[in-house]
Formats: sequence, C-alpha cells, structure tokens
Amino acid sequence: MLYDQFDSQTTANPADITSQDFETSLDPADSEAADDFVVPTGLTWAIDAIDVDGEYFSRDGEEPVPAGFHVRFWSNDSATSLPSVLTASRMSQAYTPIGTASGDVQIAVDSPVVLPAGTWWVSVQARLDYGAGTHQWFWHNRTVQANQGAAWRNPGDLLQTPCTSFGRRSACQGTTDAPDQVFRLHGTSSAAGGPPPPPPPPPPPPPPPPLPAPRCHVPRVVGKKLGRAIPLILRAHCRVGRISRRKSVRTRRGKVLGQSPRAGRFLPLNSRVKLVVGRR
Ligand SMILES: [Ca+2]
Ligand SMILES: [Ca+2]
Ligand SMILES: [Ca+2]
Repeated sequence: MLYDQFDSQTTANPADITSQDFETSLDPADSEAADDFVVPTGLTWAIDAIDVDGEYFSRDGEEPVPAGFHVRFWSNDSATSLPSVLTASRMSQAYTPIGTASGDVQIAVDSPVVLPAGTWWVSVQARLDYGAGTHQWFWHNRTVQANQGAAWRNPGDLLQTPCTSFGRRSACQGTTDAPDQVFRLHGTSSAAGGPPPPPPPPPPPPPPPPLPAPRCHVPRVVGKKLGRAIPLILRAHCRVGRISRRKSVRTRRGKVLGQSPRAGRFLPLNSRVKLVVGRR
C-alpha cells in the first residue's frame, strides 16, 4: 500500500458527496470529488489501484451497478491548493466490492499511473446512470484532514452550488466537520532519479613483475662486415671487445672471421665480445 486514509468515516450528515458521471441527459448533474496526497521526496509512485469508501442510493430497491469508475490524477495548484492540471485519466475502470459494505470498492488503475515526488490530487467518479431508479453513488467524507481539504465541482451547475470549478468540498457542500474523503492507494514505490550509480571502479591491477635485468645476448656476427657487426653487438646489450686482425682472402677482408664468446650465449649486461676481422 502506498497511501492510506481509509479511516475516520464521518457519521454526521452530510456523510458523503455525489461524484458521478450520469447519462448524457443528466450531464449538468455530473460532479467530481477529489482529494490530495503527497509522494515523498526522493520517491516515484506507480499507482495501480485505489480503494474508496462509498455508498449507493436507489429508489427501486435494486443495487446500482456502475459501468465503471473514472480515476483522474491532477497536479496541485500551489496558489489555491486545489486540483490544477489533469495529469492522467483512467476512464471506466474495472472495480470489485470491498467487504460487504455496499458502495465500498477497489478500482483498478490500468495502466499504473507514475508520479514523482510532490502533492497530487486523485478524483473518483462512478460512471452510473441515474435512470428510473435514481441510482447514485456517493464518496464518504472523512473527519480527519490530511494535507489539504478535499475538492469538488459540478461544472453543469444542476446542483446549484458555488463550485462549477474545483473548490473546497466542505464549502461547496456547506459542511465543516468532515473535510476529506476516505480512500487509499495501492502500487509500488521506487527511488527517484536517473539510472543507479555506477559500480565502484575495480581495484587497479597489481603492478607487473619487474622486468628481468637486461643481459648481453651474444649475436651472431661472423661473416658480417665490421660496420654491421658493431651495432648488432651494442643492440644486444653487449660491448665490442678487443678487435684483432688476421690476414684473409680478399672477399673476407673487413668482415668478422671469428667471435668470442659464441653466438646465443647469455652473459651479464655489457659483456665484451671479441672479434677477429680479416685484413689484407
Ligand atoms: Ca455524464
Ligand atoms: Ca461506505
Ligand atoms: Ca486531503
């Protein structure tokens, strides 16, 4: 349950107020009662049903059977604290009796009406023909006032009241002892606002293991010209050691004839590689 003021029913007269959408020939009698409620800060409500304490009246001994109930939601006029802008309407809604008290009904709100935080008004109107049996429905008045006193109107003014537009129901009806209507709201409440906050960032990854200290990986330089061999040796984190010359055939002059240590060995950083280079 979202909101509950289904209590404190008055026993004094007038105990209730007409709130009915009559057949077309009696449109000037159409009347509508509304009461307010507050969606708390930080919440959003999705209202899917409303319970109302009401009473049927008839002169033909038959219990009236409304075709449905109109349920409308209104914003609050901050200047007058009366219904302002129609926000949502659910017409001729299905309903079921509550308990055994004739005229008490639970009315579906289909689809659910979603409202953000703030003050809102809900009106309930029976869609019921007066007919030959004078069938009517009335919404029960409540002795305790929550928020603002209930509102009411009879735009066609057949009922000759001061309230052709929404006014304070107690003033429209000329009574003071029961300022509200008896109702409760069903539905779901959820935290307002945008998407849920993002999850906390994952912890930073552990630092990578330290790189192994570079070592001298002796390159193969035999057969290469000395000018090519030296940068290969330096790039391999080695140094050029003693270079000795040896007489050689012409095609091998200037080229490395031998190296020490041999290629492929791993040695401490900057180990020296001795070379033998061909000469004239
Ligand atoms: Ca009507
Ligand atoms: Ca009742
Ligand atoms: Ca109220």
